[in-house]
Amino acid sequence: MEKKLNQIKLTALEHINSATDMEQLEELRIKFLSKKGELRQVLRGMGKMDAKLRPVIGKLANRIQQEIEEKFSSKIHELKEKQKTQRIKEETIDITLPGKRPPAGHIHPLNLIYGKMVDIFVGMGFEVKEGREVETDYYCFEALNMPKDHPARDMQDTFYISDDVVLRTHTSPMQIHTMEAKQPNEPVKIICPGRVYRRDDDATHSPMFHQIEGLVVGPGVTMADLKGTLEAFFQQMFGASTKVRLRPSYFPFTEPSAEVDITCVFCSGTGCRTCKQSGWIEVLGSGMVHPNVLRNVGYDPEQVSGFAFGMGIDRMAMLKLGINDLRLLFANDLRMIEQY
Ligand code: 2NM
Repeated sequence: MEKKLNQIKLTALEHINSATDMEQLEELRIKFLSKKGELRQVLRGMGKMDAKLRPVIGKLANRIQQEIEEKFSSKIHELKEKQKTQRIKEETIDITLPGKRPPAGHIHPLNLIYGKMVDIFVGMGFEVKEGREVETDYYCFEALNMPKDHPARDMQDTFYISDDVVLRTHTSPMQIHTMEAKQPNEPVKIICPGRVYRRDDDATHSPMFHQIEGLVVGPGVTMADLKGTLEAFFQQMFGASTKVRLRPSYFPFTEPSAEVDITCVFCSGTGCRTCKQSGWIEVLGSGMVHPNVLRNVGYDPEQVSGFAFGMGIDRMAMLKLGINDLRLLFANDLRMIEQY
């Protein structure tokens, strides 16, 4: 019996030793240590045994059971440790690897140009005034020397919200608001950038587009100040060799009025398709603020004078970025937007 017990011990220890997972180990525990296990099976024969031998064998059996149990716990411990190391190895995150970045947004080319234009004017001491896009007839037309029957109203295809309320067709209403808020004859030097709306839609016109208007009012402001300001602006925008010329024109809110050309940004004035071989491209409208406009905001045209101008941001972006279809600017096609 002693031999048998030792035999069981040896096979049990050997099997436990070579077990590779918990399930195998559990099977072995049942095989060797359970009530129907091999050890108990052998001990069942103890009844027929010599009474003197029984305690000796009993002691041996106990010791063997204990040894096997100890082997089990040490094996369980070993397997658990192994599992843990395995998991740590598998689940390790290499924090030195570069992360996956979410796709970044992109500044729209219009905003890029808008920012550049505003920066240049701010550098020349202009204040920036943004304002509402819905205006009354008075601020959009009347105050700008365009009474209801004025033919110039037909020049602007206006979106009407009601008889008296419109989507602004230019940002000039904001300039009227600004002067109204000041003391009479108080000097003004502002630009008003923003969205404007006209009923127009083709390759060169969008029903919503962007404008920057400028206004400088004070004692002794002249047309020479207008030209100097625009020269400084366009030379920073398109290069120091850019030239500016004024041509007589008409706007109801300025007198005299002038259309402004710059030397063509594509051919530098030698003549190309864009400038129709003239060497010049038209970029804005301007003039000396009409005395009626000054009077409407409580300023005295005998005391102060002012110049004003207005230009399209979208058109400036097209020139600056070499785009020939305005609709590209509003299509929000990333293939286009990401190029700038
Ligand atoms: C232009 C052209 C000429 C202009 C006039 C005024 C105001 F409010 F002072 F009367 N603001 N902007 C003006 C003058 C705008 O855009 C083509």
